[in-house]
Formats: sequence, C-alpha cells, structure tokens
Amino acid sequence: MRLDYLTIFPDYLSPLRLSLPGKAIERGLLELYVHDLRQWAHDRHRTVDDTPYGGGAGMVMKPEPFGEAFAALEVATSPVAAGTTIVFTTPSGEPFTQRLAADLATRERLVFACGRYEGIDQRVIDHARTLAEVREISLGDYVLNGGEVAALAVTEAVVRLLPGFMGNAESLVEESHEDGLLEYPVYTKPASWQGYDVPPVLLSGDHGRIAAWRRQQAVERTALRRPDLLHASHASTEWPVTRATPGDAGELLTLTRACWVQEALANDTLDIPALHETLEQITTSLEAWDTYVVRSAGRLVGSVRGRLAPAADGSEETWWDIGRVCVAPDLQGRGLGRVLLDHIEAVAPAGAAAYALFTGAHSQANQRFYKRAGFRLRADLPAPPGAVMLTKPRRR
Ligand code: 6GU
Repeated sequence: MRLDYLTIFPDYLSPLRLSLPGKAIERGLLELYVHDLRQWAHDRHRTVDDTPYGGGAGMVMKPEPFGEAFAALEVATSPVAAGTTIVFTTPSGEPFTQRLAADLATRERLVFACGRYEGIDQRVIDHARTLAEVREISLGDYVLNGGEVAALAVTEAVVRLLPGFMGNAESLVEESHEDGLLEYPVYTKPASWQGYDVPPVLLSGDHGRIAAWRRQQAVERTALRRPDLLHASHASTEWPVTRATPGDAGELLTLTRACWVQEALANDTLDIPALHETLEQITTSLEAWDTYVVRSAGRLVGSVRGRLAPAADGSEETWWDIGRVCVAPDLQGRGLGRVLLDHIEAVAPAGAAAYALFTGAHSQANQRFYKRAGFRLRADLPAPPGAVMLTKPRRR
C-alpha cells in the first residue's frame, strides 16, 4: 500500500514513522510520503488559504495548491473507482468506523488531504472525484483544529489490517469487533490484586462457559455505553428472515429504489433500468423468485431473492441466481447484508450447483462484500451493461 499526505504541518505527521506504520514500512508492506502543501503555493508568502466567498468567519483552503499536488503526485486512476482513494479528513465527513477502515485497507493507494481552517474549497473535492474514489471522513462529533490527527488515526486503524501485518489471532479478534459489540473486560495475573479478584469463571478452564460469560459482558457493556450499537448487533441474530408476501410489494419497491438510487449515485450513473420497475412488476416477480424479507420494528429493512436458472457458463448445470440483496441505507454495515446472503444460499434447492449474481461493475464496496462471502468475479461470463457477474461454487 502507498500512503500520501497533503498537509501544511508535515511535522504533525512524524509519528507515522514510529511504531506501527514504521514497522510496516520496514517489512516492505507500506510506502509513506508526507508532502508540505505549501510547495505548491507560489506567491511570496506561499499562501494556501483565503477568505470565504459570501462572507463568514475563518479562512478557506485555496483550490490551486491541491490541484497542483494531485497532478504532481499522479493520483488519477482509471477507472476512477480502481486502486486509489483520496481521503479528506473533515468534521463534516462520514463517521470513521471499523468497516470503513477495512474497506480502505483493501485499496492500493490512499491520499490524505488534511483540511485546516474552515475547510477546503468545495471544487477541490469535486475535482478529486474525477480523479479517484473520494471519501470524506470524520473521527466523530467534535471539532479538531485540523485533519492531521484524524489522518493519523485513520492510518493506524487501516495499517493494522493490512494482510501480513498482524498474525491470524489478531485478525480473528477483528472479526469479533465487527459483530458490533464492545469488547468484554479482560484480566491478567495476579488472580487477586488489592482485594479485587478475577471473575472465577475465567479461571474455570471451561471454554464454553467463558465464551458465554464474555458474550454476556459484551452485551451488557454495549447496552450501557452504546445502546445504538446493541440494536443493530442484536439484529444480526434476531432479525428473522421470512418469505415475502404480495402485501410486502409496496415496501419492497421503496426499499429496492432506495438501494438502486444509492448504487446509481455511487457509480456516477444517472439512471438504471430497475428504478423504473412498477408495483405490478414487483408483485409478479414474487411468483418467479423466492423472495425473502427482514423486518425490524415492523419496518421492512432487508430483502433478497433467488431462483433456479440454467448455468451462465453454458454447462449442463443449474445455478441459483441471487438478486436484490438490499439493506435499508440507515442499517448498512451492520451485518444484515450477510444475514440475507447466508439465508438465500441456505435455501437454494438441491439441484443448484453454484450461486450467481450481478453487481455494479464499479461498485467496489459491493464486490468486496461478495468476495468476502466467497464469490469470485467472472469476467468470462456475460453481464448487462455496467454490471459484472460473480459466482460461488456450492459446497455440499
Ligand atoms: Cl477529520 N477533522 C477535524 N478538523 N475535526 C474533526 C475531525 C476531522 N473528526 C472529528 N473532528
């Protein structure tokens, strides 16, 4: 992985050479370059900011130095979705999460643009989107003086996920984090310290009881400190998947439209045919497809469907075509997509030799999701314009 940083305070990023990224550099897993943005400011004072059009407090970072920097660092990739992500650290960005870190860890190159003052001229971000994938990321709901600390935090979270950086044991811990619960409390020797005893169950040697205790502790902690997470993480075990009925058609239409619109925006596509599907078509499709839905607090929040079809590779096999894996936009990233995918695979009839599905050719996040679930890209098989096929052999 290659990391570039654009900042007016290069020294602020010197911790990158220490500890974790430092080790990754030594091992050849990482190349890292910190650039002083002022080298692309050419007036006598090497000015990088100016007053905001329309008035208001503070200063705005000028577009030209960033523009020159992107050109000098050759950040453009083609297609735009491939390889490189430009990260703008800003308090008005999307919240930084473990999931986002995992996503960034799959990229070949990250270019961090650290904002200072009141922000960066919007045209820099608009321009960046024509060069590479762009993420605007915030650490949380508070304001730092600049994006440098955020870039450090994002870097540390991403680098520790790079393949080959940490042992397998740690990557498994990562998985458990991703189940959306806070960590359970941990203890080490001595068993008794200043009158405080380690919970006896941990000394019992009974791994089943230990696992159950830890799970319960994690749930209790999460309920106390982050009830917002608990709702979601519980959902992965409590979201019941049920067969769709004709009465679900209206909500299915709403849900799939929300997903398609999101997909269209993510792919810079103005239109996709499925957006025009009517209520009647959805209702009729319930006969041709085995469709399943998930409800949370009464609301339809997930859908998936499957049907048997001749294999797309021209063999004599029958495949299980999977479609419409949709998760309500506000519940994405919490495991519901995986619940739906696991379910539709599990209900495939005995005759199916493989699973097959289409996703957007430029939907990096979708493709990563399916790859993590065992699907492989099939460039050798036909797909509608703008889409790619992925398949996964059925395990028996
Ligand atoms: Cl990424 N930047 C700034 N300036 N403040 C923040 C932040 C980022 N995340 C939280 N607060």
